[in-house]
Amino acid sequence: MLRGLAGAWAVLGPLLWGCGLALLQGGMLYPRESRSRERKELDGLWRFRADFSQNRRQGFEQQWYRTPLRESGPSLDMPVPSSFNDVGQDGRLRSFVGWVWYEREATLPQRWTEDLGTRVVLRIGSAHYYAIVWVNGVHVAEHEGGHLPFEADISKLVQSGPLSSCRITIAINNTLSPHTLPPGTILYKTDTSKYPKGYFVQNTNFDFFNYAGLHRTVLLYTTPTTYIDDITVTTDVDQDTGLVNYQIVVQGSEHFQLEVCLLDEEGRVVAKGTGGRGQLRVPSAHLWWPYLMHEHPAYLYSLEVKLTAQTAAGFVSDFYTLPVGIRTVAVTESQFRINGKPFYFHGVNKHEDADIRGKGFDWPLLVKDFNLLHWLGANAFRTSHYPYAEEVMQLCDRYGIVVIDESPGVGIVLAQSFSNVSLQHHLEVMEEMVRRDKNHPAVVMWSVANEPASFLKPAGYYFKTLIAHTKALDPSRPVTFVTNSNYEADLAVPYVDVICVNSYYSWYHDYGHMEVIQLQLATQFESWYKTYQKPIIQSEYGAETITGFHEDPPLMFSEEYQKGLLEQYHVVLDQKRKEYVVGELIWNFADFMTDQSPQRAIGNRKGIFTRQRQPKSAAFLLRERYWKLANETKYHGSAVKSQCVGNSPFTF
Ligand code: GCB
Repeated sequence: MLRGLAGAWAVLGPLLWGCGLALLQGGMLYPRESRSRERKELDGLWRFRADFSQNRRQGFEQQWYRTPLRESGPSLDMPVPSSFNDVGQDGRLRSFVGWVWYEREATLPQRWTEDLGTRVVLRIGSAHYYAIVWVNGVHVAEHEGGHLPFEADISKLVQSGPLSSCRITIAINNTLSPHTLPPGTILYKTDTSKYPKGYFVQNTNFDFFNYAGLHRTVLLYTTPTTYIDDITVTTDVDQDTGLVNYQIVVQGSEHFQLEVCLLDEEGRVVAKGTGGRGQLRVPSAHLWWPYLMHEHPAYLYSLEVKLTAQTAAGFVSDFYTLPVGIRTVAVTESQFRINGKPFYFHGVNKHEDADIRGKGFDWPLLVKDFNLLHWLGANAFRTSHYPYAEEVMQLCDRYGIVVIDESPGVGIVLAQSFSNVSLQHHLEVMEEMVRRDKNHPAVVMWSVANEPASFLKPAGYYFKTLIAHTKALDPSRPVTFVTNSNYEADLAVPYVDVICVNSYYSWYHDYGHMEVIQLQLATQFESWYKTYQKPIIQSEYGAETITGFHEDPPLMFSEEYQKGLLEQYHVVLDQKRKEYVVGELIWNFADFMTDQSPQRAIGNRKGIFTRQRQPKSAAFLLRERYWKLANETKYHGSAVKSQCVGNSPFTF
């Protein structure tokens, strides 16, 4: 990684300095418990108040963070994690745009407040979209972006005197602008014959509901004051030896020692090292394989890092254990390779979305979704259209599900959204995303955006810079974005490693005419390939389908039409996957909520499962196809074991 970063600066230094961007400060390791670290989750009921004042700024004018929120006026109970939109009966809250306020008291263990050698950190997994955080009325953090974590070191505040609890206040604003990711616009309607004074709406160019709130866990965790701040691991394979390159960043002291130890799944030490940077060699390494490619897929080693530091108070130790999968990823003119073998993505696009909780993290839903992915025989998904919760990525590592990790760069279509202000923010978001997800073996490719107006003139410079920056941050993974532009007009595809194309033949174009799909799809693939000679993924295709609607001969919105459309796509995919098409991802795994519009019958219904995760007919069709594809993926001469083709969940 060091080499990567050095390389990054060599290539991009002048460019980045030019637009005033510094690489992010500090790491963002997932907060794991260890012998030196504790964590305390703050999930549950928080106090909540939406600021319905005309300018939405009453909370700041009256400084609601200074005293308990209930003293400011009427407040509600609000579950965390959850979106706030769908839990109540108040229609105004469902579509609220502006500042909302969350608050809760946390009781701290005595040692945390008295031991000055303990560092106490407040971590917010996701606050959509802009967040300001106070602890006991003192401002501790601000963050832009709804899908990535941020932290504040609150040690000084909680260790400044006798204290057994602290009050955490978080103000969150879901307003989107042309420079946010995703972008949006506020439109004031000034015709007083039609709208009341001050009336406005928020418009977006993306097709999912702009749920807001505290969507993931909020927690406190501790480390010693000298601590392991970041770990970066990249892996390679030399014959049958696995190579694990590591780089560790320590904060708090310059006088420390680092020991690293790599353990196999049985807990046996297979390699050891010392110092902040090095390479571990693992003879006869077990590689990390996607779950349908190997009898023992998703093999994870554990990298145990031990820091020993000399401080004024004596020696302190910090321990952190990182799961490590040894694997390689490579792209050729016509293949996507994992561990040197061609990999075909047969999977889904998802959303973080469900009834009531909106985008709130939910373990039962997550496990259900993974069981459905297995039932389907899906080996991959794209995190359309934003980074998902860290726990999702961890399960992909453990189950061997391959991920295309996508940024919230969805709906970049306005000219202003290609400005330097937007670009700079997008570069920072990629830094946050790579920093968070760089160590997941399941992540095999970064997607910087979905369906931008990549035919607009500024798109060339914008995506050249963005993709180069992402590659410089992580030279070990290919980079893409997802296009729906015409192959002749697209100015950004020259910079990608894999071409990801969305198309909706016989849905948005020539609707009702499934007979044109084969010709149009073949033309699509051939045009892109002839122009670029890069592997192609059909990154979206699908049809709106209301479960229980049946029409034969098939009509749009019926289950039969969805199946029929998919079958037409599959004919061409089966031809082209023998050449250069390396994947197919259905739109969408499940129905999901969108803004209201005449095109949407309570959300987008292109799911092969309903929003409640029940299968439509197309799910059975895809299931048959995906398991067939899995069985074609011969590895080490043997087909995927037939017992996999049941309802069995992932096992270890
Ligand atoms: C797309 C978008 C996706 C939409 C989908 C649709 O191209 O990438 O966000 O939901 O089409 O159903 O219109």
